[in-house]
Amino acid sequence: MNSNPEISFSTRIRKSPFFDSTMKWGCKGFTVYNRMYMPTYYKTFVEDYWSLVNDVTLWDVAGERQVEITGSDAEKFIEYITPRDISKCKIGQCMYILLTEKDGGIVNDPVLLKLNENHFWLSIADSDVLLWCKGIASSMNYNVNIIEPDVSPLALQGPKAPEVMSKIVGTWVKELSFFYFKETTIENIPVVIARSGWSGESGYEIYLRDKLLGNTLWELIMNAGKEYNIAPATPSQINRIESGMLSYGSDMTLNENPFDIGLERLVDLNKQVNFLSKETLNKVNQLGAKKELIGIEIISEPFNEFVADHLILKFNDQEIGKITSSVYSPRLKKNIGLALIDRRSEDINEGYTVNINGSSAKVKICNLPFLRNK
Ligand code: THG
Repeated sequence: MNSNPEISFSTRIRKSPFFDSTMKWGCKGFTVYNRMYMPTYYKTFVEDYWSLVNDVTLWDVAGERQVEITGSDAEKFIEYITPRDISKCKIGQCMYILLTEKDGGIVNDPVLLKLNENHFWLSIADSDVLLWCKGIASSMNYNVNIIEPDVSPLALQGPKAPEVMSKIVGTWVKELSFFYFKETTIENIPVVIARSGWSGESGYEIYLRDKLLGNTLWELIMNAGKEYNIAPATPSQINRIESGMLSYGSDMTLNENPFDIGLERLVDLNKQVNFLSKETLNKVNQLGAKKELIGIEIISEPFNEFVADHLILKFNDQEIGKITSSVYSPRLKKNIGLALIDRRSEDINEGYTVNINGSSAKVKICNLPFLRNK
């Protein structure tokens, strides 16, 4: 007999400031992200995706918690935990960074926001950054204060997002450059508005700074978006795989270093300040990474839902790695995915297979991204 289990709600897992709104607007599934419920779909994964690529969508991504770092050593501290050179980050600018352990392993891949000199937010993916940072800070002599502030992001994503956002806050927001932000208010609700988001479409992220005003902000944006066909949605696995964006926990973990996943552009081995993973990453750079992250096409019947398991990838019947994310792309009309494999000495394009439901399917290697509109 097949059971039909659910993940149960309780007080142990946190509710986002937008939780009541997401329920009211018909959210049908949740995941848990940084110990907070986070919506996964409303109508269907595919219908939500079409709203994102054709119109505009509003996502509750409050689970992307902020870790705020202040104090006279704040910048020095962040330089220590990331291999990226953040000294050039301006006030009002975001940077995509990797946090890396001493052995090079990736702890998280947050967006960094510089609010002021020695005042930063790390907008984190799903892992325990607050505890890791506090552990490092208390074992060393940094003058830093590390907290989780009352800040909860929403994402407004899709080709019509600039129209909706400028209707709410004014036309200046259309001129905001990618990965820059501004502190402002929306009808007295304190927010930070950034040109960013985890999709291949244009869009913004609105960081709410007062958790009591979540449902007011949500309704206000939905109301402004009505004439643009706005729909509630979520981070789209389909769209983010098409656009080659990585997901911490799926495509990278503590067991991968930045070179393994092709993000060596986020490593500056020559930066001025010393950093925790420097020795290891120097060695990896000299000797070469052991793994590589590739785009793939799986030649089989369309997947009818997101594939929840890491499938084993084979080359000439030998295990060479795993598919870390895969999905059917309605625009490309094929199954696409990302895979982590043992680094190859030469680019061979034939001979890859994966076992799906007991039968072997051919796998082709593809360039990343598959598809992007920004
Ligand atoms: N927004 C915010 N916080 C986040 C995410 C987000 N925290 C968790 C998770 N997402 C972090 N991961 C990513 C991954 C990719 C990007 C952002 C966050 C991203 N990448 C740009 C791209 O691929 O076009 C590149 C940016 C760059 O390299 O400069 O935007 O989505 N607040």
